[in-house]
Amino acid sequence: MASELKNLSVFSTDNLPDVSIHRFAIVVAEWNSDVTEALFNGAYQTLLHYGAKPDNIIRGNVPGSYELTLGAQWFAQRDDIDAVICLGCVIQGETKHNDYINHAVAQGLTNVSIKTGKPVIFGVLTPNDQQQALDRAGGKHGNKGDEAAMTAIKMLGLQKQVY
Ligand code: DLZ
Repeated sequence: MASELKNLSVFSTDNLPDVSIHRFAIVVAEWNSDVTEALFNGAYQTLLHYGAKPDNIIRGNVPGSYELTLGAQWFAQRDDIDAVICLGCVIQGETKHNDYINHAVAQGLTNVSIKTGKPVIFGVLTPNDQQQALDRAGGKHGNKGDEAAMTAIKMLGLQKQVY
């Protein structure tokens, strides 16, 4: 078994791409903007940290997380965009609106990614309350915007190895 594994081709997310040649769109929901701005800052700074050029990053705002899908599709359809990072925060309320929005966005972004063949990253927080959101937007649980940007970078690295 061990000798078989030696010959196994592994396309790994450890092999990061040259980020400076890639163009990114970051789509940001305006609902819960204190949280989504923190997510945006995390994502933006992470892209820069790994070598993205500011001119190669476009930001698009959409009203709410539900609109992330269409915003993502518009950017993903552009030939000059390699990956789309979608950021939102849907806080649980007294009704089930959050469930409907979360499922629709998760499914919608998956569809856009599959349809365009580009990384479309789900950076949507689905917390029970505002504090849980802030904890994940630069608080004690880190910044999910950073993670979303890192995921986009890793997927571009993987894509380069596969194709
Ligand atoms: C309507 C709504 C509600 C109640 N809550 C949120 C939320 O917590 N986070 C969010 O991003 N968007 C929310 N929205 C707005 C919807 O995403 C959407 O913009 C509207 O339903 C219009 O399509």
